[in-house]
Amino acid sequence: MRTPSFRQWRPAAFAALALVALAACGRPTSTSSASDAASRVYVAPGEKDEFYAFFSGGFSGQVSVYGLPSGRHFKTIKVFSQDPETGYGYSEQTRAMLNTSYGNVPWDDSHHPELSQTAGVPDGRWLFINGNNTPRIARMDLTSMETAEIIEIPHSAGNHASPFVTENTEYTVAATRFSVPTPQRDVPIDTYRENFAGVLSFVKVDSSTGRMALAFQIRVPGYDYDLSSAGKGPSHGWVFFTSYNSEEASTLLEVNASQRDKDFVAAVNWKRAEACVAQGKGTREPARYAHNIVGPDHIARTEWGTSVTVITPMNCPGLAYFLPTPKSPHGANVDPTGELIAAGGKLATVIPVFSFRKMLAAIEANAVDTVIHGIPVLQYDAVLAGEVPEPGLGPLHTEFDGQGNGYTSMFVSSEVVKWSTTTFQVLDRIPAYYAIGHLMIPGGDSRKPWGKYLIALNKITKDRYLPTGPELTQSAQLIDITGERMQILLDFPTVGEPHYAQALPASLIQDRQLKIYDLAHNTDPWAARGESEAGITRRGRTVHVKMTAIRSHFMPDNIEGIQVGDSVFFHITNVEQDWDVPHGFAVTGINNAELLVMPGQTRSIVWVPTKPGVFPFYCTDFCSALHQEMQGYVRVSPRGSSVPLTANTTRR
Ligand code: K7E
Ligand code: CUA
Repeated sequence: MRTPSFRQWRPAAFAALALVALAACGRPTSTSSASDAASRVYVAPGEKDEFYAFFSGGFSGQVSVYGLPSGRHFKTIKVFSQDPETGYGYSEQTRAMLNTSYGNVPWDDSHHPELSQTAGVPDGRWLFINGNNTPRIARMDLTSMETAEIIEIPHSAGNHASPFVTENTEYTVAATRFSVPTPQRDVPIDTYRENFAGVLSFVKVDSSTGRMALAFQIRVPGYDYDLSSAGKGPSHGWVFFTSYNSEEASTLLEVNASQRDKDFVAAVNWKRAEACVAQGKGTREPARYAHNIVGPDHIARTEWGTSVTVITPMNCPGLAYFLPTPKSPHGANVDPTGELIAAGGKLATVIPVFSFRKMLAAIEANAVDTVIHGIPVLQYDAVLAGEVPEPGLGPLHTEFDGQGNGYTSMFVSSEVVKWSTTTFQVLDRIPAYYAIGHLMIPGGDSRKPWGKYLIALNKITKDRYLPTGPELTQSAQLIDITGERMQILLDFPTVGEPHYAQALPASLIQDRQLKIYDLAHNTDPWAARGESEAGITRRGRTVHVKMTAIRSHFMPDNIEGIQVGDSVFFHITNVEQDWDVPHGFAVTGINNAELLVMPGQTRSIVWVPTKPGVFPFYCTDFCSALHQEMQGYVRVSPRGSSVPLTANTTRR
């Protein structure tokens, strides 16, 4: 038993620990030496990884890109959080990305990266991720690995069950975790049952551009909608959402939302929803929401949505069914065949696995217990394919290997449990260090899992790494799933809290990576495509500096005539056209951020000098042998000074 500190973490898990210990003792250890494991994750210097993996940053609001099997961290994609290191969310070109109906929101809590799919298989085009706190969905372009678009989800509060995609990325979905009054209004909290509702949102994705549009929302009972998974193959056209708090409690949910033996998986027929919308069964409701899109000029702009079509199960029979699910379910995951739906009940003693075929038969036979707000509750036994008995404690999420096995994370007993999708018997279990949340197999939520590896995404690391004060890193563990028994190969720390992750073979996207932005196609209005276009202009108390950056100087690099309190916009164009030659820009005392400017790109930042003097600016990215010479000066005079505005440009 190698997990002594787990006991300290949570005494209640003691029984679970015994279970893990039991399993761990039975594991063959002789064949799994450290050097054997090391050789399987070793990527020699100069060699490349086999998979790209995209991890959510949780409360960091970003996405981090890793290589597998090495666990090396390559990049953090800026999504929902301002990043002063690059200027994302601060620069004039990117600030609008964070606009919402609540104002500019510079942070979010991102949980679920989701690759776009074609025919149920990740296609390497886009990556979506949810903003859980201020409900949003972001879309990243996988050729630039930059955020291209963020759409706000109105009527929602806590966009957790998101942004899972349908089989051909027809839709990315968003379900509200917290039910709220919809539309929002000022009501007593104890009128929860009368006034609060859940909302399931369907966001259409344009198949050629990826552009998102809010298609329709389904108003459902006021439960907490937690996770979802789209049907595929035979279950194409359906999405399955878990819900908890069917008790509709608004206080002390840890007790009050754990009363019932079963909550629900909501099976939603989105083709039926489309038909009802087409038949005019929806109502158009006012809803103000931001839709932020990066244009062809690489400038983000906000379009404001004003209304949304809302349908209800009452007005659209056949739209939704409830599958009773023990107990306070969290994850719902459809297997690669599209026939099975595994649900993780946080407090359940089994993993219930539903059959899509039996669900259709139950609907046909009207095997209904009751009807809630127009949603028939199907009989548990009529829709059940099987239960995985004694899986461990706290089942959360399931992924599949495409070989007839499911792998479920057990939060409380801190382990991964492998089970058969035909016999529903547990085949193997392996401890996770510690408190595993999601797990991920490359393609493991798709029709074609690539198998080979499983990543355990762990909340708590305790004694696994060198300690770093009160805040310890969260962690991923790479597990080999090619053999009969799972084997841990590697631990690596993560950025922020990785809830979920996605991975795909590197070969799908590595040759399509954008190397530079084409300077000839730079249509930013403040671009200086060459040094002759650099210059300086004053409009009242605003000064615009068009500046170029190239190894190893800025043009202009001597600026005079700036006055205290001016708003000085530095518009920096990196006129390089070589891969991997960014330039940075920072000026003394700038209150917002630096800029990191990619080749061919223009980025703008505003600086308001607060005192007279001569202030240096410089390139922050060591770009060449003469990088240290890449510097300049701005002279700032008192307000009302007669120093003329000049810059040592080659023209103007
Ligand atoms: Cu289980 Cu937000 Cu997907 Cu975290 S959630 S673990
Ligand atoms: Cu440009 Cu350093």
